[in-house]
Amino acid sequence: MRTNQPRTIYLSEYQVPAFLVDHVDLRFELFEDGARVHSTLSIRRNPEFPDQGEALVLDGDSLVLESVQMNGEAVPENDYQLKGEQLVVPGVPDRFELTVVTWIEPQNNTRLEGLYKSSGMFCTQCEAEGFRCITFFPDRPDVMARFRTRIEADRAAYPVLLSNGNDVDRGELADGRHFVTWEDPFPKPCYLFALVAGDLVEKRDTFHTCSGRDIDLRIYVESRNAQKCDHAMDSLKRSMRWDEEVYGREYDLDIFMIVAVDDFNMGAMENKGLNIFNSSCVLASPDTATDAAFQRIEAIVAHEYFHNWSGNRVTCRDWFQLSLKEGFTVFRDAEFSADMGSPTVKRIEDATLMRTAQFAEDAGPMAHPVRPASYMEISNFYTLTIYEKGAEVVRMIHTLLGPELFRKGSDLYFERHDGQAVTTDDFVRAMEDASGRDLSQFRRWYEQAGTPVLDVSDEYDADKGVYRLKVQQRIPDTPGQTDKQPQHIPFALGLLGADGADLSLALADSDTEAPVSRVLELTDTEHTFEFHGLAERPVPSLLRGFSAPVRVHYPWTRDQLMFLASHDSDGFNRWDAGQRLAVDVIQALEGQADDGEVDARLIDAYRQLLNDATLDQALVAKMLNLPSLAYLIELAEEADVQALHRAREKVLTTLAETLREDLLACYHRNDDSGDYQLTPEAIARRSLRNTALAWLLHIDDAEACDLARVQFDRASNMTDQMGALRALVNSGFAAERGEVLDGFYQRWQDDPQVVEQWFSVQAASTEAGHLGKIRALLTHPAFEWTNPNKVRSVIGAFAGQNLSEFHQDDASGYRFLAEQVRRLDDLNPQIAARLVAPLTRWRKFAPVYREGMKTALEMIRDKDGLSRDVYEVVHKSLAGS
Ligand code: 0A1
Ligand code: ZN
Repeated sequence: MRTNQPRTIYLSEYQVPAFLVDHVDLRFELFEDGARVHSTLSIRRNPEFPDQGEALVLDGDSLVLESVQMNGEAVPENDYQLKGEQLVVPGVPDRFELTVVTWIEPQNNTRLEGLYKSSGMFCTQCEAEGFRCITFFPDRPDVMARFRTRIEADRAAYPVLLSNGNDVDRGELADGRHFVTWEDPFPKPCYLFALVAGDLVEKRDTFHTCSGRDIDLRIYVESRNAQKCDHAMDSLKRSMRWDEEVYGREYDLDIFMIVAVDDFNMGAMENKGLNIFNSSCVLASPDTATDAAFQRIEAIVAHEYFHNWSGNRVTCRDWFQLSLKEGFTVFRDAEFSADMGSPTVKRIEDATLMRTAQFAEDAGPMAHPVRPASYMEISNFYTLTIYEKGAEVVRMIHTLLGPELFRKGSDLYFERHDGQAVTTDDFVRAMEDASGRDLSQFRRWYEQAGTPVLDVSDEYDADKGVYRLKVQQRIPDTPGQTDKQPQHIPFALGLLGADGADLSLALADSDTEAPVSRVLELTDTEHTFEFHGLAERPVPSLLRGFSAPVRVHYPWTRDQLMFLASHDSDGFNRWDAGQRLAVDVIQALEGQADDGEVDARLIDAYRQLLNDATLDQALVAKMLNLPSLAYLIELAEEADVQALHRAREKVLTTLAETLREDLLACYHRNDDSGDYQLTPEAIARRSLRNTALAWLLHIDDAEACDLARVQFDRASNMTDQMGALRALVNSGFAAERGEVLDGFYQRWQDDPQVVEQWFSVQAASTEAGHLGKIRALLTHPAFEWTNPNKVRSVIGAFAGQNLSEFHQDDASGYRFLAEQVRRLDDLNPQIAARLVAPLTRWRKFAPVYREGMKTALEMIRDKDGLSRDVYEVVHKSLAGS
């Protein structure tokens, strides 16, 4: 059996729903061998739908239909049809109640969509189209209903029964069973429905809102995790306060709950009043979670909380509008994280993700606009483009309008559309109406895929003191889109004088009060800007703060980059100049034989960074990171992975050897024996120390090996323990490597979040020729095929992060990935489809890799019964070949 080609869904075919659902009454009977779901829907025809005689069509997936009743009367089997996965009831009246009883098997649900079991508890995941795996329903976000949910289960095994809203009733039933009834007063689309039943402990707190209400906050976890909730709770309270202060958004229900589950396809889910989290995105204590994990948890807790307004109160009309809630919410959580920590570091991290991974997506076969025009499987569209580029688009509106008008726009948007399911266009219109600005050309950011390229050139007229900057924009073709129109781009810049200070940016001689940093607006294919009153030729600092998700090409010399890296007043561009310099050095070495020299200026720049304690250490910690191999691949026309890897290694080795003493000094200077703190300074200190250690172990320095052993044994937090472990695992000290890996596993084997880290540090290890070791990890007793975190920590980490091992010219890495994807496709298509990503850009690689990648995609394509998820990714990747 070969999969039939899945249907493509088009935005242009959107129609309002034929029926609306005002109320949903659910009753769940939960058992070990399955669950019975009774659903009573109060349905009426939508007066806006053109055909008032339309049959009722409800979506369903993997359901056993037990009975159908209309207004309390059984509907004979001949009066309805099961067509494909849909339940069709023709000839229905204008208003009626429909009761449907279905039987489902959560215990066998490995797709983790709908109702399933994880570590003995029942939980749900309904976004995007999981509710149809629970009961028949018009499963689309523009059908919003009030839900009442009664859950019945064995009291001993499932003492905690949760759903959205407030608990309004509870009681005992026969046979040791009990029930709880929940009522959610806010109409919501079914993708925000949630249910949890399990044996969980509850951590409680209270939040006092700006209008004086007390909100009951609860985090539910398995009892062994009771000590790992504090950080998430604190993050939640900070998020609630921040949303009041920055967006004027108060929480609306009396209770807000978070539940941690071990088996979860994504990071977390914003179900109304009952957020469900992947355990790895909520549980943390200093001894088990790294700084990065702490920061990720804070950001995800905030993200899901912020969705209460940007997503839940105002939701999406259809799934093409996904970025309406995701782009806006990522922008909100990024601003929150910036406010909680170092704004420059946060910007560097986000821009790095954009430039390394989103630009790659936007240049590959799966490229799509922020508002896609079509899809086969919506789960494949939870992408970096929807989330991260979508956030950059909102950020550009913020930049163009300024903070006050942007806030006016968001107030108008929330007020105008509260309780509605709307479009990205409605969002932009609210911004326009509040600000009086015309964003019609700006809308192209939502419609055109591909990363705009800015080609910048300049000339200096010494006689007139005029500096001219010419900026040309072009947008590359992407699948299905050519001949793109110029976009509206906020282009922030500054000009540096010879002393490193910012010069005034006077656009005319009369401009005497000119600022030193400006946001120019690019709207045409070509612009020339003139800056007046400049006594010397300046060095341009372009796209400050990464003011738009574009690529900038300008012929900076290495000396100019050095200069910017040590003088630019814009922290982001300082970092960027360092990155560009390092990229240039690595790219130049790529073509050379082994005797190529590493430019001494780069070494000097790093020496300065390592030794100047007056610099912002958080920025220094970021600047020390060499551009990743993934980024170098992304920048290449045709990537020769091994050649790039060798060149990068050469630079790293030279830096570590030349700067050995400086690295040791940096390591010792940043020793920190105090209490664990999560301030930007403390994070920077740990990061600097661990980077120094990693570099020294990269050259197999014996003294550093001893330091790492001591650090590993004595570390009082996971950042330092993991730093030592990672450095040793990536070193040539084989005996020590084995010892620390074993010791680590012995100590942490009962903690799944730590075991995930243990898996991924090995899967990402650059120790050569270790595919055999990766295979061994798949048979390790702690590895579980049905747990997405474990799959990601081994297969995902290998194929996605360990690029020099994955891209072998014998194609062994590719075949390995294809095998695992074929296996996973039967268990969990969403996860399988995501794992294909590293193969999709096969055309970008040098011929020696390209063919093997393509063959691996074909291996996947030829699997019998391929899921719609994997089908879409593989067929789009191979299209035209
Ligand atoms: N809306 C969630 C992400 C999410 C999407 C799909 C899921 O199911 C497969 C789960 C979560 C968020 O943005 O956090
Ligand atoms: Zn989200």
